[in-house]
Amino acid sequence: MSFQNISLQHQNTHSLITITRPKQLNALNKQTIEELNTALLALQDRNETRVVIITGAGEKAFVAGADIKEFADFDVAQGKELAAEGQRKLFDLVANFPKPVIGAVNGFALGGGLELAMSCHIRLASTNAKMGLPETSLGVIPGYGGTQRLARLIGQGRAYELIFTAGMVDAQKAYEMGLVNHVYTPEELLDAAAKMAGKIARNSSQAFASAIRAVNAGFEDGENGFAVEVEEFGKCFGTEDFKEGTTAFLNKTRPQFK
Ligand code: DAK
Repeated sequence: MSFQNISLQHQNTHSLITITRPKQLNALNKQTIEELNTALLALQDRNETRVVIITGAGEKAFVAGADIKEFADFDVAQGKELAAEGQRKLFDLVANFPKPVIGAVNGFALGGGLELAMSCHIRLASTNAKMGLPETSLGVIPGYGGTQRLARLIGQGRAYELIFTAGMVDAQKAYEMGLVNHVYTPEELLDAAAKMAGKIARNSSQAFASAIRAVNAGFEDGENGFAVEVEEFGKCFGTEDFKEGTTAFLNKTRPQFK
C-alpha cells in the first residue's frame, strides 16, 4: 500500500498512522482524507493491529485544519456534500472504529485537526500542543463533527466559548477541560502513546469493539445506550475472548487474547 500524504508503520500490537504534510502543517486535503480512509479500512481487517495511533509529522502540528486552499471557493451544495463525505470517510470512521484509536496531538490541532483528534477514543497531547476551532473566523462552523464532539467532551458553555472566540487553548488548559487525557513533553509523546497502546493490547479486542459500540450508542439519536450495553454485554459471552479471560482468571494465569 503506497501513500503520498500519510505513512503507516506497524509496531508490535499497534499501528502508527502519521500525516506527512509538515510544510502545510499537515492540513487535511481531500487526498489525505482518502488515504486515511484507505489505511484505516486496511487496519480494521489486520488481525495483528489491536490499537491505532494517529499523529502528525514534524514538530509543529498534529493537523492545522482542513486545507483552506481547497474549500475557499466552495458553494453551499459543495460545502454540505464535502462535510457529509468527510464525516463518513474519516471522522465517523475513526469514532466508530472497532479498535481503540489514540490521537497523539503533537502541536497545532485546529479546526478539522481538533475534530480528528476528538474523533479518536483517547487523546494524548505534547506540552507544545495548541487546540481550537477557528472556523467562525473563516465564516464557517466546524463541519466535521466538532460542534457535537466538543460540547460532549468539555460541556456546552466551554464549547460555545471556543467556537465563538475562535481561540486556542494550550495543552495544560485542554487537560484541565478534559479535552485530552494526559500531557507529555514532545520527546515523550509517541513513546507514551505506544506504552498505552501496549497496555490496552493486553486486553480483549472483542470486548473493545463492544465497548466502543456501547459508549457511542449513548450519544446517538434514536439509540438507547443502556439497551446497546445489554446487547453487547450478552454478545461477549459468546466470544472466545470471554472463555480465554475467565479461564485464565480461574487458573491464575494471564489471558492470551487472539
Ligand atoms: N490549510 C492550508 N494550509 C495551511 C493551513 C490550513 N489549514 N494551516 C497552515 N497552512 C500552511 C500555511 O499556509 C503555510 O504555508 P506557506 O505559506 O508556507 O506555503 C504553512 O502551512 C505554515 O503556516 P504558517 O506560516 O501560517 O505558520 P505559523 O507558525 O505562522 O502559524 C498557524 C501557524 C497554525 C497558527 C497558522 O498556520 C494558521 O492559523 N493556520 C490556519 C488554521 C486554521 O484556520 N485552520 C482551518 C480551520 S477551519 C469543510 C469541512 C470542514 C472544514 C471546512 C470545510 N467542508 C466540508 C467544505 C473545516 C475547516 C477548518 O478546519
